[in-house]
Amino acid sequence: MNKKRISEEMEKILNKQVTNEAWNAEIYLAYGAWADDQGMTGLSNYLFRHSKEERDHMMKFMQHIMQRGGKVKIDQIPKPLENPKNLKECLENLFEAEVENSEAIYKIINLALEEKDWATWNFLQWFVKEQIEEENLVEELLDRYNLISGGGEINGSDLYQFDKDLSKEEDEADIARDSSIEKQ
Ligand code: OFO
Repeated sequence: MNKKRISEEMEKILNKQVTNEAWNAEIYLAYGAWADDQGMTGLSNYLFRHSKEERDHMMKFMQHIMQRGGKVKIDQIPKPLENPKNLKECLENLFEAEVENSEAIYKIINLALEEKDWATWNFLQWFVKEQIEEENLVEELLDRYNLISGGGEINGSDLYQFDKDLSKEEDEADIARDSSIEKQ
């Protein structure tokens, strides 16, 4: 008896998204390490925390594939982005990565709609909301940066304050130590 309730194409694209989420987790990890090296411990902690969220997203996609009788295929994760040259570039790259990930998710939603795979369609609604929040989160940081810098680069006490403010943001995770999926 075949218990698989997702199409081959859906299984493939969902597995691709598992890798996408893992790649996003790697980007946040890499940038977190870069930020720490630059002395921005507030930003570093913020990015490490976020890396864990991306890993949780990866697990959610894996769970969905398994729950629908599909097979999870863990693939190679592409290299994370190169280190940014400054904080502005760091935030811009993160914003672009989030938008790119939203687009990948919208593609899966389109397929779910085409295939009338309502279980997957429903599963993805959580991600639509999550991506809106994540894009906004980075966008707000970019806006804050631009406000302080007035178009240039920030450094000195402004940079110190920017980083310090980030360290006050609520800490949801202990620097990527907990690899389990958060209870909803
Ligand atoms: Fe997985 O949410 Fe960001 O990318």
